[in-house]
Amino acid sequence: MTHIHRTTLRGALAATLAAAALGTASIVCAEPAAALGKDGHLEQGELGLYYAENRTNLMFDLFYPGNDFRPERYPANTSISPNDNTESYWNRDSQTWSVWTDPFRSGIHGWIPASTWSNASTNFRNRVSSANPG
Ligand SMILES: [Ca+2]
Repeated sequence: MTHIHRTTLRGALAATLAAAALGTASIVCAEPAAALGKDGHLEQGELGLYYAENRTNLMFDLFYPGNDFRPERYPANTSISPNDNTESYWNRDSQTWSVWTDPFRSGIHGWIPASTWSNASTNFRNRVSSANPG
């Protein structure tokens, strides 16, 4: 690689970083962004369902209802589905969430109160297939 080519690349990188910095600044000045579901980050207003006990390992975060977990994947490992595959939860929403052992609000119905976390009870351990706020 020639010196000129490297300099050009560095210039492009600097421009990209400057743009990123501006983007960050504008986000800081704006209203708080809404939580983004299924991004692997459990934000205020979301329900997080964890692959393992005690809120560990992979996490599936929902902001909108999750009607059918079967085609879903954990954001941090897209080869693994959260369907029938969660052992703990954390409700970071200000309202109750419902969970169900079958897709589309079928099967056994459970409630997760606002701002609580726990390990799943026997009926729900590795059995949750849909969830919705309320
Ligand atoms: Ca999120």
